[in-house]
Amino acid sequence: MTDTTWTDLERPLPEWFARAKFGIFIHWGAYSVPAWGEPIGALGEIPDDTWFAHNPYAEWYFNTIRIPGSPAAEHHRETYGDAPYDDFLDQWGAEDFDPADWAKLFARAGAEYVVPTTKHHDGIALWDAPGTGDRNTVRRGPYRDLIGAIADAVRAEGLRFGVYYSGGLDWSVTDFPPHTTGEEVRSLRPNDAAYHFYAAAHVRDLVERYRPDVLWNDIEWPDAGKHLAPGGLHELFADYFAANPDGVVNDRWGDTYSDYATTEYSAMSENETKDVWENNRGLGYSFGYNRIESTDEILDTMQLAKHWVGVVAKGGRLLVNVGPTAEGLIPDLQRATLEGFGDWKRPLVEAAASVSERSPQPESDAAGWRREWRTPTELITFVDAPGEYRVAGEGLDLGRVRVLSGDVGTEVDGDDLVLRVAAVPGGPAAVAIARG
Ligand code: FUL
Repeated sequence: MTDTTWTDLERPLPEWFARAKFGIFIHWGAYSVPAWGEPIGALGEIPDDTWFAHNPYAEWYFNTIRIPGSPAAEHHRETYGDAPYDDFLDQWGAEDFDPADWAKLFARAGAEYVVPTTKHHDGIALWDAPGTGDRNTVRRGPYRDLIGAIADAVRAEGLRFGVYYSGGLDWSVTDFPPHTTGEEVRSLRPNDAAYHFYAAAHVRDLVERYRPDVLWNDIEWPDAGKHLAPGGLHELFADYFAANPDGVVNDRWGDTYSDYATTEYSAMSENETKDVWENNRGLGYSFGYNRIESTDEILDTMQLAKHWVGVVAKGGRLLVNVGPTAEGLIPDLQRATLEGFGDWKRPLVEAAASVSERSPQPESDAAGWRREWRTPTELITFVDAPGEYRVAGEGLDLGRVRVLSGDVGTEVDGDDLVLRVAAVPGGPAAVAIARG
């Protein structure tokens, strides 16, 4: 018998992660060559029986083209003559990849941490991962350790670095039929001990080489490794926390241990009531670059700003995704949104870092969109359109007001503060009022 339990891994949340409210996810892979998915809508809003055959996630291309009769299968036949998926690894040149330029953009966007995919469901590693043979970017395609390059560049900008790893799905290790339902994703995962050791060796290698501050696993961990005995996931976590006391792990390892919960678009939103959580989504409906997406799908600066404000108001943080092209460029639409967002967000960074609780919201009233944040010292109120608004002064010191964003005049009227908002450049207007 052993005294080991999952809860013995618990420790206070690292300070940097408690303060971090905005991160950048990067999905970059062989799937960025075809860069194709049907932009049918957001995860959480589309029923399963439509989702998989019309998958808007371009990084699922390898699966979607294997679903008979899917528009992606037809697109693949017409455009690439049904060529094997791995041809895309050789065509992935990354010739314009400039990690310092990416990192500067992420810093300007106000990101506190950056999490690239190191191995997505297609099983191709973005570093020289043990046991992957030539199915990695060092041996083929870009001929480069992309993870090391991104880690160094983002750290040079003072940002934290984490890694995404698909422990659950790996379409290269076993030959199974394409996933066409969520249930099949759960039940047709590789779960054997050999795959557990293969994946665990990858995660250990990532920790050793890059000492990431986040281990962001996806679609659970192989069942054979989800145990407390030596050689299992408990030991992997314990060794990781010993190697990096600042490290955090997300909640997608199955019923084991996590430092924080995740939600994806509007899916899994029940997790938004937990103490520590992170929402992730693409700037459009895909994570991997989707060449079909336009301004119809891709958030503009105001939309991203409102989404982020709403997430932070509920006590969460946002990991928003960038999907670079196969050449290594961040598409203009994504870049423009991030730049505008970062410029708008700058005066709010300190306040956001100190939000540590879920605020009761004035949201979705007849007057339109409004949100509030609470820090230990201030209430911050947000509105997204010009007009006149009232904030009830109870519990506040209306003599100590700071306009953080927008063209806003303020005036005390009885027990209320009146906001006269003339313009909301970039993102919502924000006014901070001292808690009294
Ligand atoms: C999902 C994956 O299936 C998506 O492709 C993406 O990586 C997202 C962050 O997690 O579960």
